[in-house]
Amino acid sequence: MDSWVAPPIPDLPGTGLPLRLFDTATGQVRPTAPGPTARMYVCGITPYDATHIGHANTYVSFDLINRVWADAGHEVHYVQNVTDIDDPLLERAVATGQDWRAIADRETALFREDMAALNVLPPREYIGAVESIPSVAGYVDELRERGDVYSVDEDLYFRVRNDPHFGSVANLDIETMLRLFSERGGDPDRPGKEDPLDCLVWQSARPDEPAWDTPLGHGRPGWHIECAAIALDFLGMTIDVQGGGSDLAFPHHEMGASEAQRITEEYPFARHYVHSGMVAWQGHKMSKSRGNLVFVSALRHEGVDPMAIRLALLAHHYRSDWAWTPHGLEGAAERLARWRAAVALPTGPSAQATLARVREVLADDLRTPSALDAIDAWAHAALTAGGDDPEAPGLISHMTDALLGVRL
Ligand code: 5CA
Ligand code: ZN
Repeated sequence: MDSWVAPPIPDLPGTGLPLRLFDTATGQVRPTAPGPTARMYVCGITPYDATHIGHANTYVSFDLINRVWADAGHEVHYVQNVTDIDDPLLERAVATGQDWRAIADRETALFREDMAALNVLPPREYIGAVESIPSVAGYVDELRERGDVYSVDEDLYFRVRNDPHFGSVANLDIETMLRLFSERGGDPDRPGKEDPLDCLVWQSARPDEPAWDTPLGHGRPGWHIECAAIALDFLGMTIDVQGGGSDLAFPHHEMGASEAQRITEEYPFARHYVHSGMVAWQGHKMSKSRGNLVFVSALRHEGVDPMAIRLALLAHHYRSDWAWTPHGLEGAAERLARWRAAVALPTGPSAQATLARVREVLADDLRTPSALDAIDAWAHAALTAGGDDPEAPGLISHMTDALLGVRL
């Protein structure tokens, strides 16, 4: 699949600090320790509806990781998927009388536009589930040969307990695992399963549903194995960051890690499991299934500057859950205008200490609210007391673009 066009990243003097990130598996903020090339897989959208603010928050969060690593001198190999075949997409197609492929193509195109508008760096590989079906089938076959897969009717299930590390991503008790599995696409009560938590890796063709011919038969992949397969194909084992919103920690990232660990007989799948918080609207988590959505494209069409949207997101730490408000967006637009006015001045107060402070707080688990405070302080000083450094406005403007993705 085509990714979107990479925006330029301004050069900054010096280098950034090594990035420390909260890891869900260990429950701690730990240093990331990538080699020269940092490897990151972030779960992409299921394209049955347009990009909402919750999605934008997630992809902007991981974009910061990309930018902070690049500033610290790493190449970043970033891979993202598109779940372009799954139950919600087929349900939407039936409900609207449209072809599922047309919905997926249209919403994926809109997502690319929204990401480019929000100045999100594109993944090097942007991979659809449909184009990955031969690869997924190959991995399921390997699992089957090793005794990690069994059939229920014509469908294939992964024996999660064959991975001795199963449970170590989200660290949940069994009741919570069962509840979340059932809420998030799993089928704990299906008769014939050996363990209620075993997850579907291959679903045989159902009447009136799309299906593909593979050595496993006529059908389509389960959800978790799709991401495990794409990550293994393009990044290999033991990636630096597996990422997504916090609703993906269990079961999606737990199952995907166990599948990859059984396929490769290596551990761990990822050094960090990183999860961004959930954005709510009208009292509930913004979700396509509930329909309480604020679309990025709708705001853009109303004339909202995408950089104001981005700043409204960055005002919250990426791990916190928060509620979208029009007031928050107004505050972000005002901040953007202040910053723009300050960098438009011919001179300003020295910006070196601000750059150092922004690098410091971003490297410490992406503390964006503190980064915005530091830039606010510089802008306030520039607009009130002024300064005589002719380099400073340009440096601030390059920094907010390179590190925060906010183009002034
Ligand atoms: N295609 C799968 C991942 S393989 C999927 O979860 N797609 S999604 O379209 O439902 O979500 C895409 C990303 O947005 C996920 O990382 C999800 O955690 C995140 N997300 C969804 N809703 C919200 C929300 N309200 N706030 C923050 N992030 C959200
Ligand atoms: Zn995924």
